[in-house]
Amino acid sequence: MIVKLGGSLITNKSKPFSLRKKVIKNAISEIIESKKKIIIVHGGGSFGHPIAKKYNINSGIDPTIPNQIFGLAKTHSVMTELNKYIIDELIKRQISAISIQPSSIFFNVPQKGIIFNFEPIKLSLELGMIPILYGDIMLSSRSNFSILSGDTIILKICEKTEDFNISKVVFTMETDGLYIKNQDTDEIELAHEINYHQIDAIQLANLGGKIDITGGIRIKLNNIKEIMKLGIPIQLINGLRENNIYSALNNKSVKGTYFQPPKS
Ligand code: IP8
Repeated sequence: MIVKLGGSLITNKSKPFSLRKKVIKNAISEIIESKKKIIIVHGGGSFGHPIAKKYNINSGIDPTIPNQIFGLAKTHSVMTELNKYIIDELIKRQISAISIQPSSIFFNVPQKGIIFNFEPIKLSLELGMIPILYGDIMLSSRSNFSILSGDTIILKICEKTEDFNISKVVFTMETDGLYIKNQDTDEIELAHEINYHQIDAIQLANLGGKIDITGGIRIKLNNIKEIMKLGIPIQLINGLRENNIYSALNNKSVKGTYFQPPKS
């Protein structure tokens, strides 16, 4: 399984560089207790996003932005800081977690798209380690770059069906799941289950405007759709509620949004 620790769950997105330490500790405890073979991916939250926004990293090279290449380095650097905190929390508990730096294994090649060397993920899993990846910068050929979101990393791993055989992706967030507008009553309500054919017609609720330079919920949904096409179910759950992560990883019932892939 893959667990995404959402950036807005593990950091306080309205305050730059602020960790939600208790939430991180709890999430890690539940992942360990689940005793499942897991790949962890975490988002940028108030570490990566504000710096990436300041230097407009996601739009690629722009000579009109002062010190943009320094901003690229800084975006990566703050993400490694966030990642180190999470790795250390696992190491403190004698868990063999290993940081895998996405900007060293993912590249963007025009015409080919994103290519990546997945061996470090695969080999660390074979050794019984927990690989931990994170939203990062991505270098491209022809002297360019962009942001690689945690969600894209997850999709790319899922696509390697023969190598990873992912059985479920759990996205942890700071809300109970996806809130949508009921077309009959106009009320905003939690979507408990969404199937592949419903996904394009979803009327999203306006969830407010925290900084998210990788596109917010609509892009997330497109990514989810691609994962569903691979036959992999996805669950969005609230990582602030105790036992949710443990229950989701053990396939027990959890309040949240469950995305049911199309039947093959
Ligand atoms: O929070 C973005 O990752 P995400 C990472 O998973 C950066 O979209 C560097 C902003």
